[in-house]
Amino acid sequence: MGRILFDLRGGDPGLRFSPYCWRAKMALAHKGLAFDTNAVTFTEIEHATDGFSATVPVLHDGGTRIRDSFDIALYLDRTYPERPLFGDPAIVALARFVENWTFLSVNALGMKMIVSDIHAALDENDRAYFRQSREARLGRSLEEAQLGVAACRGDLKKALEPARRALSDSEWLSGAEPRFPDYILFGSLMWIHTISRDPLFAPDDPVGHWFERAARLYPELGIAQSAA
Ligand SMILES: N[C@@H](CCC(=O)N[C@@H](CS)C(=O)NCC(=O)O)C(=O)O
Repeated sequence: MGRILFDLRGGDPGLRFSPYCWRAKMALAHKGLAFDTNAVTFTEIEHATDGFSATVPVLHDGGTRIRDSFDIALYLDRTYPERPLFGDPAIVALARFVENWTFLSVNALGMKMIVSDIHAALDENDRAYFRQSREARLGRSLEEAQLGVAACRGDLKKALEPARRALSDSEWLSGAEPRFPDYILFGSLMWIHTISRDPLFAPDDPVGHWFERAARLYPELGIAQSAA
């Protein structure tokens, strides 16, 4: 039956910006598991997954279906224990902390940086849905909500200070080897990077160096040339 990851795409079928899908793709590549990608637009998700999920990523692994990037990572560790993404229940709990921290700090800032640019990059059929759902969530128009990458770069630098300090002690957020906590933060930064292409980091920022290291980990994902 094979292994298929349902990914999100923009108007350009090659534009893959979902932070959660990047987490899942990094997790699959970390395990060394080959997979095919089925890229859908926002408004195609429910139909493409036969009503199984309102969000992507969704993983079909043989006869098993899993939704949610964190649940996909847990499933992969249970099913393919080699090359752990967590390896220990304590790391699962810490990864939940990283997931929540990233959501509240980086993802919230990311919206201010790129939300209107995401809208412009979407397939035409997605634009009305995205505008309506995100404006309801943000309480303002996309154009008012987006301040831009340059205006928010200082805030992003500040928000990433915990990661910067952690990376002064070890090469990866997870220690000597990258694990799922690294992929959580990486996915969110890929989201901003893929849409904006403006530099996110000063050249001497250790978080930028970590981001480039992560981008080069799995050449099969085709990230390195676009993220470096
Ligand atoms: N907690 C979920 C969040 C997934 C999620 O929100 N995905 C977005 C794409 S980045 C989505 O599919 N949104 C559907 C929509 O807004 O209609 C995960 O980690 O997978």
